Amino acid sequence: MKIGITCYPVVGGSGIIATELGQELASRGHEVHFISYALPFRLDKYQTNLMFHGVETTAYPLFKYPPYTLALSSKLADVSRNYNLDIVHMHYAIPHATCAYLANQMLAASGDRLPRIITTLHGTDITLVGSDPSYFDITRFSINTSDGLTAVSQHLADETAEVFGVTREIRVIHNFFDDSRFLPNIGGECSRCEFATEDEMLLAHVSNFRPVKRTLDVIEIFEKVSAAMPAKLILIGEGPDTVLARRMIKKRGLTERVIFLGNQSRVEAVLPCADLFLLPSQEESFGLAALEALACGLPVIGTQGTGLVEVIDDGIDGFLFPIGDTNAMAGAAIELLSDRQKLLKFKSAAADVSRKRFSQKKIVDEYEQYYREIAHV
Ligand code: GMT
Repeated sequence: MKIGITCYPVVGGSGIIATELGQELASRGHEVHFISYALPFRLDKYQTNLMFHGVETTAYPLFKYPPYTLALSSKLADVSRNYNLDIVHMHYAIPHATCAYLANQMLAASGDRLPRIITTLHGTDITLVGSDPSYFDITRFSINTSDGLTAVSQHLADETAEVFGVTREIRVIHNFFDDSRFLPNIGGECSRCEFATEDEMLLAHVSNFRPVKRTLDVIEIFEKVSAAMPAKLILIGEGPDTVLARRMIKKRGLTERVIFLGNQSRVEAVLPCADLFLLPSQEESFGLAALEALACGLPVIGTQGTGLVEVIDDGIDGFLFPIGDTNAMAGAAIELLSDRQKLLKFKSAAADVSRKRFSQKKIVDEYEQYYREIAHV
């Protein structure tokens, strides 16, 4: 198949999934074209069958907001026409699904073949941005005019159906991880000693430090854990709450125990060193960061009522608690980290369960099958 993929190229789960999906499809022999304003951040090596088409926006004094949506629509039409694409797969509804619709209108007007449009909903495009009154109608329209619609969890599919009154099928295709890269720390290969001494427990958190991630809860939990045992915390990523987090860490006297690594493109080099992952998010359609941690053999503490319930096996490879219940989260962390046998059992379940349910092969098979159903090829 000839497939166009559009995503946000910056750090974030939707861009990671789009990139790794494209790479795997290209390695299966499909022709894959990435169309975006920059090279996606994990698209860092040349690969046969994989091309990138950059979208340029022109600055002009009249344009307070450069019209990226129009530039992307034109580029999508151009690439579809020149490469005879079968499918354009839009990751994140806003504005990508709308751009694909516009591009197809242009192709129809010039009598060209239309690729089928598939939109994958990732979460914040629906829960935060799409339900904003200024985007609501256009998001609902673009969802309804896509030929195929997928969501990364049942939780998100249900929410989309409810918020937007969508009655058509939303195919649930979960996120996945590259099982050749995300590996548990078998044989102590990771450089754990860079971060912690033998007697210290190592906790980790990865996010974009937006309020929805509740990074301050991470620090609250860690403070309680480190009062009970020697421990360190690794924070990966950055965003609006980084300053607040740094301030809180200083105020609570934790500066020497917290390691800020900022954004990292290869988290799999660090995660296997840790013992426990914290993701106490307010909202999480899926929680790819949690899955990547599980795959590296880390039990995860997450929140109930979010998509994390589809990722974490409560009591087997992690724990789920009500949002904001940092006492319960810290209590579970302390109990688990104090019991070496139980911790090893959870670590091994984390690596096993994630491999069984969310391996790249299994999930990319599901996307490929869905492409065939929608494009009839
Ligand atoms: O978490 C974010 O705010 C970024 C966002 C994105 O577009 O990358 O993440 C969303 O999509 C990920 C990939 O499908 C999911 O794993 C995240 O759970 C989801 N984030 C939220 O729902 C808050």
